[in-house]
Amino acid sequence: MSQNKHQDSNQMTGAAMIVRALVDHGVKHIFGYPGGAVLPIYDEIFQQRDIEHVLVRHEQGAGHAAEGYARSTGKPGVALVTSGPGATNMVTPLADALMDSIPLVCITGQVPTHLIGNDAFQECDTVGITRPCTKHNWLVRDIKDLPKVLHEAFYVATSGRPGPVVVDVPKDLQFATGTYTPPRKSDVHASYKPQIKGDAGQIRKAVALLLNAKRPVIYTGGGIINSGREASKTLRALVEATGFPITSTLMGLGAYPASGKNWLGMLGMHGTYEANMAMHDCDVMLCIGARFDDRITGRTDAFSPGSKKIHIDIDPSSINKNIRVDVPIIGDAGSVMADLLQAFKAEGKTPRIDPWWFEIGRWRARNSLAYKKNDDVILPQFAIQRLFEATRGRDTYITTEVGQHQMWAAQFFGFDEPHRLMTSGGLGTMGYGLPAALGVQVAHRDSLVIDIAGDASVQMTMQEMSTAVQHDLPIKIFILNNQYMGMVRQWQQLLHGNRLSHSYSEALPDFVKLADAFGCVGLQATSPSDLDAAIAEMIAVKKPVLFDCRVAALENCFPMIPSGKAHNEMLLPAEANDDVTAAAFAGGKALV
Ligand SMILES: Cc1cc2nc3c(=O)[nH]c(=O)nc-3n(C[C@H](O)[C@H](O)[C@H](O)COP(=O)(O)OP(=O)(O)OC[C@H]3O[C@@H](n4cnc5c(N)ncnc54)[C@H](O)[C@@H]3O)c2cc1C
Ligand SMILES: Cc1ncc(C[n+]2csc(CCOP(=O)(O)OP(=O)(O)O)c2C)c(N)n1
Repeated sequence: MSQNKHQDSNQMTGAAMIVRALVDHGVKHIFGYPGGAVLPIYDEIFQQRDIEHVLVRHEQGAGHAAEGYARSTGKPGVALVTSGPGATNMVTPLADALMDSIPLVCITGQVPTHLIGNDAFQECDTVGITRPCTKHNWLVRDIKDLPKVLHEAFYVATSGRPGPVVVDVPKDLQFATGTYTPPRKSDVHASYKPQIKGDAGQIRKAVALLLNAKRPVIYTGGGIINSGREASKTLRALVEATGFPITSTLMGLGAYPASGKNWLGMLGMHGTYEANMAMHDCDVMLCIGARFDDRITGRTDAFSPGSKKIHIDIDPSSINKNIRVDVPIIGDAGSVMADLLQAFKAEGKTPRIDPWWFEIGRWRARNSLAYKKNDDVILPQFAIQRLFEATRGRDTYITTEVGQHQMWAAQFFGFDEPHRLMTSGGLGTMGYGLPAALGVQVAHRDSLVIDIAGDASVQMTMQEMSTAVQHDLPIKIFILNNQYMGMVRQWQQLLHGNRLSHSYSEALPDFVKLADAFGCVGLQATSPSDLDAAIAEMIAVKKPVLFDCRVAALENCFPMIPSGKAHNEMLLPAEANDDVTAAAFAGGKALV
């Protein structure tokens, strides 16, 4: 087997060009699933050693694994799938990556050019289907265009606001021979040139607002993670220099450390009381790389009514999309923050905001994440706290599924570094966390990678445990098993008269036996006193683990801003528990 059989010549088949382009873009791993329309590419993969191919069990798994890989490394994730059902199975990860600004390059096989439009075997209109869920996509019709399109695909996926792209390659082009040209600077997209540096005049206006603020708040998001590790460092310096309180969206957790003294906790629907009240009552809001999502704003006409808003975002279409702002600054978060920090420091003044910190202290004292201790049943919040304690000081990456467990992970696992939390925020895709963990583990072979899961979500992509076994990826699936689709049950309880329509997970598999069947390790904890030892065992095992953590069935996730309410109308645990949880116990199927 040669190192790369086409290394020395620029004349090659389309399939070989694809592999060569991946190598030239520094790709080391791809996630995929073969089929007729990509067999020439798989044949090339077989004959080289530069790229490791991870064979998943379902194309959705390839997409989420590529997302986890991308988010944890900052590099693009690459997926390869066949035409027709292979491509349609990729739609969910593409939509997921588009919502969460994740750079993905997806190569799909297509039926031969002369059969396109003939209802050929395994034909679908891949570019049509994926147009609304990609940043850009291409159907390549001429071998001459293939190298340029591939290079452009990497450029578009990774520059500006990152996102997923699809390159659809008909099978005859994969067999055809042409000339490969390596990537060159001139290959960048003719019209797509994102603005990186912020406008100096706008930055001066922002500094003036910050200097005169009495009740400022910094609201950060996933854009800081996208901007790279340096941006997180600059953010920390900015917080230090200004002394301002800071909160973040789910997608931005870790950019500023959860252990940092100015940290208010996550904001939004399940954010802390102090974070949401600070957002509501602030006079100057500095939003960096966040998009005023509806989980954040609640009722938009009541969103932070008295504040001047500064918004730093690389995508002009994010500005004024949901909330009108006073000082928009288009540019890369890291670059704009660096200029802002310099201009702020040059003024030689720090605003006095002691009364504001005093007010925040009063909100903090409400202790909005409190929960009642229970010695008999494992409470999910307690389970996450113990998991966090057990992994402290370790090189740990967390992925999540979607539901209550995801929110408890955000609330109770303290993220001190960026790129450590991989979660489906915008699309909210159940089944994301397990394959995403695979992708993270492929990129970080020696790290501890844990998917914090729900019993319903994890069943959506459970087959990928087999991928973990095949590729020797010791991921840990920590299932908070409440035997319900907990988040759905919570909403039914609060908003639909506690009619728990189809949210009870009957006929759950025995996760310990299932682990055994997959060739992984199955562990279970049923009482609080078992938990620490079982978590320690999970961490020590060098194989993939399914951990069945039996938790209280009817615990609710608070605080919560009910849909369509304002930040200052949030439900705190005590207030909510009194009138609602009692009803749940009367009507629900209490299992634990
Ligand atoms: C069940 C559930 C509950 C949820 N509850 C909450 C909640 O309580 N709180 C919460 O915060 N979220 C919650 N979410 C997540 C929520 O749906 C959104 O995904 C999230 O709030 C969006 O985060 P963001 O604003 O940081 O945007 P992202 O989606 O991360 O977007 C990033 C923004 O930054 C910009 N950007 C990208 N790159 C750069 C760059 N280099 N420089 C500058 N700008 C850049 C982009 O243009 C975009 O505007 C929940 C999700 C689920 C599934
Ligand atoms: C693919 C998909 N289908 C449906 C939903 C709607 N949904 C959101 S949370 C949830 C329940 C999740 O249950 P589980 O995984 O057990 O987690 P829990 O809320 O109990 O922690 C559902 C069905 C979704 N987010 N994704």
